[in-house]
Amino acid sequence: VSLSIAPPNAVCVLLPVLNEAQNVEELLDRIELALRGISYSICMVDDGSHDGTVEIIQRRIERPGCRLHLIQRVKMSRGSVRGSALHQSLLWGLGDASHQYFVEIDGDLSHRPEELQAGLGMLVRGECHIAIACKYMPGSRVTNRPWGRLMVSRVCSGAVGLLITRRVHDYSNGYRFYTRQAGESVARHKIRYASPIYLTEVLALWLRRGFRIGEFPTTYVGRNEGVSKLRLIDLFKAALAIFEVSLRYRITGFRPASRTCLPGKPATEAGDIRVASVCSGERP
Ligand SMILES: Nc1nc2c(ncn2[C@@H]2O[C@H](COP(=O)(O)OP(=O)(O)O)[C@@H](O)[C@H]2O)c(=O)[nH]1
Ligand SMILES: [Mg+2]
Repeated sequence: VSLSIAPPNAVCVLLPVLNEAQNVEELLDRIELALRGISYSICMVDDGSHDGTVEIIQRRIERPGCRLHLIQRVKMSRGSVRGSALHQSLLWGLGDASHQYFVEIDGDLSHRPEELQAGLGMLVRGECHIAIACKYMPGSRVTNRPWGRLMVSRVCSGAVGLLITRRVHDYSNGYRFYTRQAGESVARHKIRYASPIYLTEVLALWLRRGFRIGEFPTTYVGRNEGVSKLRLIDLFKAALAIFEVSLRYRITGFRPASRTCLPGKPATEAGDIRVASVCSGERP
C-alpha cells in the first residue's frame, strides 16, 4: 500500500554521513524507490569524509530532478558529532515550510529504507508524533551485529529505560520519524550534545513535552561494528552523558524558560565545527 503525502506537504530525510562511499549510492537508490510518489527532500551532512563520499553525493546532485542537499562541515575533534549533524540538517529542513515530516536515518545501510513507509504511515495516520524503528520488540530482528555491540546497546537502552521511562524500548536507535511540531520543539531548545547522545537527549525532551511516542518492529543490519570501534573514553563519556540527561529529565524537566536558543544555531559541544560549503539539487 502506498502512502499519500502530496505537495505542499513533504518529507525531509536527515542523513549524517562520514566515510560511507561504499554505501551511499545504494542507500540513496533504495530511498528513492521507497519514497516513489511521495514529495520529499534529503539533507546530508558530511563532516570531512576522505573516501570519496562527497564526490559521489555531488555527482548525484547534478542529476536532473535530484532532491539532495549537502552540507559539508569541518570538525576538529576526533569523536563522532553525528548528533550535531542531525541537528544542523533538522534546522535546514525546518527552514522549508513544506516539510511536515522528518526522518533520521543512518548512512551505513543499517536502517532499511524499505521501512520508511511503515514509520511515516504511523505519523500520517496520527498514531503518534514520533515513531521509532525499535530493535527490541516482538517482530524485530538484529542481524550481523557482534555480541559485544549488542550487549552495549541493550545495556544502554535498559539503563536509560530505568532512569527515564520504560515506555520507550529502544533509546539508541537512530532510525526515527517525527512531525514538524516535534522538530520545532527541538529547534527551540538549547541542545547540549553534539555526540550520538543527542538521540537520547532529544527523546527525553520529547517525553517531557508530552509528545506521543510509538515504536514499530525493525530489522537492523549491523555494519562494520564492534566494541573496538567504540573507544573506552567515548563509552565513559556516554555513560556520564546519559546520567546527566536522566537527571535533567527527572529534576529540571527540560524547562523551556531561559533555554531557548536562536534558531539556526546547531548544537556543538566545543564550538569546533564549522560549515565549509553547501550545495543543493532541485527542490521538490
Ligand atoms: N556527519 C557525520 N556523520 C557521522 C559522524 N559519525 C558517524 N556518522 C554517521 O552516522 C551514522 C551512524 O554512525 P555509525 O558509525 O554507523 O554508528 P553506529 O552504528 O552506532 O556504530 C552513519 O551514517 C555515519 O556515517 C560524524 O562525526 N559526522
Ligand atoms: Mg552504524
